[in-house]
Amino acid sequence: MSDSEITVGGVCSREGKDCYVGDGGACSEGKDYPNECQYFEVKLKETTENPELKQYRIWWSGNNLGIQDLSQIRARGESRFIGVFGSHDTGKTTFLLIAYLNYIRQGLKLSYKFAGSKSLVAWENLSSYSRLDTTKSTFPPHTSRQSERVPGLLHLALRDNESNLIDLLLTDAPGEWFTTWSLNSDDPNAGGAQWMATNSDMFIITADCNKFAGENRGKARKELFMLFERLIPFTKKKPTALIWTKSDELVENPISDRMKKQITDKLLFNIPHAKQYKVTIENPDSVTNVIHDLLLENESFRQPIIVSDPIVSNSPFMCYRGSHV
Ligand SMILES: Nc1nc2c(ncn2[C@@H]2O[C@H](COP(=O)(O)OP(=O)(O)O)[C@@H](O)[C@H]2O)c(=O)[nH]1
Ligand SMILES: [Mg+2]
Repeated sequence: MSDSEITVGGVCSREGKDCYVGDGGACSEGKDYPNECQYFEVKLKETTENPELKQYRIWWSGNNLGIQDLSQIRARGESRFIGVFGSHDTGKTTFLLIAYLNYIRQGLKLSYKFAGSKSLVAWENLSSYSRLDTTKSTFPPHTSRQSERVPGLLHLALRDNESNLIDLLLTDAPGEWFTTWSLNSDDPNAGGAQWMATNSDMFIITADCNKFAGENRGKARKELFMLFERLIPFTKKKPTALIWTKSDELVENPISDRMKKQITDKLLFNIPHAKQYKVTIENPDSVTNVIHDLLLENESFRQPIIVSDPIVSNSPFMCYRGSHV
């Protein structure tokens, strides 16, 4: 092992397109050192005489993952993409945050166990709001409408009871995307919602209990119905959950039976296989249970691969079909 470390500075011609090596990320061509890559123009080369300074590049920064990072996650094994859909202020970000906190707090008690995350910084940024003062629980800030067409992706690695690793990717998108998308799927501001619907393996739709009991319940119902209709072609044969968020508020502000029936009937008509759950920040297991049910359902939706091995002859030797088959 050499005692010196070579530090290289320069410009990658693919920077910002599909490589983030200048941003501290790994080379998209998979090279250990940027100067080994054909797209990298070396501008500075320094040799440091200290072996302890040896640095390794990793492809994640800990912040929300982007579209480029998906291929890295997918390359390492089983991954599942959960799209969280719902209009502004219906509890989407809080749902994700409670899921993360419950996985890390409950340790080995849950049936799917926390096994790491490539977006720990993003999770911790969100959770700092609810951790600052436990007596006064505060909520994460509003997820602002970004111009990007891909939502910030949050990552959770889980292990099932047989220790299989599952990479979960969850979307934290601004509610305005879905409102725009429900009205017009061709709207330029609806690209992110369309991308999510196309790429999700499992769907979560948020229905805010507060809104269906309040003054603007008619507007909330209209928005939810439009979202159901827009999601019809995407949710076919995919596990889907309608979650009633902020269900702790139901004691003070109950939803009328008529309203509940209208929503249930509409859901049955548009997405018949969707299941309904009540979730609340007061019961973190209510959140992780939704994710566990979706994961189990996803297994049953997946078609087993049937391998047929035709019998060519009674002799096993004759079954050999060449190394390229
Ligand atoms: N009472 C109650 N309020 C909640 C709960 N979850 C979220 N909220 C409230 O809903 C607001 C919006 O939540 P947020 O997760 O930002 O919604 P988003 O816009 O859909 O991401 C928060 O500021 C909280 O005041 C819950 O379980 N119970
Ligand atoms: Mg949000």
